[in-house]
Amino acid sequence: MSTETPAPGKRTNRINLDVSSYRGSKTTLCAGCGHNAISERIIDAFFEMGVDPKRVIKLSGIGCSSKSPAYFLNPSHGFNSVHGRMPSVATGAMLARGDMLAIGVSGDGDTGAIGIGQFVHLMRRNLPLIYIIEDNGCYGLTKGQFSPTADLGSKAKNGVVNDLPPIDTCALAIELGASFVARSFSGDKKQLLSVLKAAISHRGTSMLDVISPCVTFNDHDGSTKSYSYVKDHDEPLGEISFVPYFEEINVEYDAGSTTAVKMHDGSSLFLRKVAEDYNPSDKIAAMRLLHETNRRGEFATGVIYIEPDKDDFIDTLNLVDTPLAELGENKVRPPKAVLDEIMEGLR
Ligand SMILES: Cc1ncc(C[n+]2csc(CCOP(=O)(O)OP(=O)(O)O)c2C)c(N)n1
Ligand code: SF4
Ligand SMILES: [Mg+2]
Repeated sequence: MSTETPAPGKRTNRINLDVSSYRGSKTTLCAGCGHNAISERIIDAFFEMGVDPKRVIKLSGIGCSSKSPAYFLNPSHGFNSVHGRMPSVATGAMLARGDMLAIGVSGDGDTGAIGIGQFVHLMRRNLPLIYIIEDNGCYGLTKGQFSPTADLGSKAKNGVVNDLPPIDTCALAIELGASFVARSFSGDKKQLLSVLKAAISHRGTSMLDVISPCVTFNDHDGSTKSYSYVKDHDEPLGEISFVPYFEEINVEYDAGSTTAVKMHDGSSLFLRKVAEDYNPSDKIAAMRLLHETNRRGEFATGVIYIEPDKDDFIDTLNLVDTPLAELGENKVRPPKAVLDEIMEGLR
């Protein structure tokens, strides 16, 4: 697909592309699957932020969710990896091409079960990556078995009751060091778009747990990840306005009830607080919010935790500015004399 010439009369963004440059192939997921709505918001967010799709790396594991990078950003680079192994592929890609923007899509099974070991280390490294969990509480692709995010006591379509407590991926990510952690709902267009736009501006790991009902295996009475359950138990952190740095800042907000967060690239994220004293940069308050809403059977949605100035993994490794993939062989291969010296030191 060409990203050069916008169709006549089409709305274009700041890099003169129309939205067709951000679309992907036709979805093969079930009609009404929450994952499709998330792909739509990803398309909108990258278009509205004016990100060059050729500078984006799309990554995924295995699952219905992990198929979805095929349905957005066709001109971008893509790698559909192995079940639960997307974090290591993303780490390699970003160490080689730290000048790109990476977005990874995973599932609650891909992340919370087979991939939990890789997820844990990804979060503590703060790799620059937007990591989305399309969270339906089940293994959609393999016919609806419970995943580790299924709530205790929730019922599968075949009547089986889940008897294990869930992993809260947001709490885990905050605890381990992710610098941007949010929860949203595939059916909340406005909030999900704002959260995605803010994540695009953040440098470091942006972990987004997006509740995304599986209409085929997990959208019945008894499921806590169904459309009706989430609509009734969603506690939004309030209205979020995201203002990219290249747009005129012109939002109306009540100074007394809004927190402004300066993003790494100079843009601003405004959170309208529900609780008087909620502060998304306070780690302990963020954990308390997750525990308190969980105790009431509710989901806190919005940006739950943010630490905009934390060193990312590329800073921590003190890599050279030139992407490693562009360094010539003479720079990456030490001469024989240096290797001999290293070998001598190992005697
Ligand atoms: C190594 C390996 N083990 C098991 C599977 C089978 N498998 C494929 S997808 C999947 C779970 C997918 O669940 P999730 O990540 O929640 O994605 P969803 O389909 O729900 O979007 C499993 C167990 C596999 N493909 N590879
Ligand atoms: S089985 Fe569920 S998760 Fe998979 S495409 Fe269908 S609705 Fe979506
Ligand atoms: Mg799933």
